[in-house]
Amino acid sequence: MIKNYLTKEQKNDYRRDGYIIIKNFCSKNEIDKLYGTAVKDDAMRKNALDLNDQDGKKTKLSLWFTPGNDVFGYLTRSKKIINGVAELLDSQSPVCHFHSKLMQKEPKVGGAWEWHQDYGYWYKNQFMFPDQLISVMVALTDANKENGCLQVIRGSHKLGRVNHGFAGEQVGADMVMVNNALKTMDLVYCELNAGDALFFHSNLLHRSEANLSDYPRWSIISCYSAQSNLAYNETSESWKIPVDIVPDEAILTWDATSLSDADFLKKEDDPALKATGWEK
Ligand SMILES: O=C(O)CCC(=O)C(=O)O
Repeated sequence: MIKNYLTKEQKNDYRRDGYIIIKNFCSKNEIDKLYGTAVKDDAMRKNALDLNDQDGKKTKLSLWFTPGNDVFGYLTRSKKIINGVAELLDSQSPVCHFHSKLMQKEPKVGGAWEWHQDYGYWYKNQFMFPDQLISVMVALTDANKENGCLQVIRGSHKLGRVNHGFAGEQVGADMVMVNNALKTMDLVYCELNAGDALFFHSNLLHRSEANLSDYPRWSIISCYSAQSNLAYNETSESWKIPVDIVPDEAILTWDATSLSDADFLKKEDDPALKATGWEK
């Protein structure tokens, strides 16, 4: 593992704020290829799930566990992501890929995400250590206030896990704690250009508003855990297998398969969704 892929300042910022943004993390050519695949790949489209937000607006995502030899697999297994993640996780053990999801916020209809911590979902999977869990969002289109970019409460990962209940078909954080956090810490709109990446801690409070603009807001979010972080209530497998790292060039130059063999999440298989009373 190459050390010092991130600067000391980036690592300090992550520890203090719970997130860092890396501008131009992916090149324009990489984004063209990733976004082109996201839009065209049949498997991605067929496996998209619609989740209702609190206002009944649909928020669409496709989620899979094992990173393969498709262009998204090459991104999520790339040296640039894995080295960055390895330096931010609180563990010396290898980086494993929990899951990736393609977030598809369509113009005018793309729904909101309520305030939550990712660990608000993942402690139900009984992952033990939130400091060993991280998400990396790569913007496939520009994301701004108008089309519902991610909002975070800077430093809120230091609160520890707050209670979560259900919000529409999502999991939502206790709003008393969220409002306390908003009175105490800064709300930050993470506006990203296509190709920028946001690395964020599993206890960082975040949300996004509906996309009421004329433009799509698509991104990929890949979630990683250290191999030392055991999940006692998780039936998928890739979270315990060290990522088979590929060079960054793989994204543009290696032959890529379709995602047709990917182990996509089905709505009926997700315990958090079942608990919301969602019915097929
Ligand atoms: O993509 C978004 O707007 C929010 C997604 C999110 O909060 C999540 O996946 O945890």
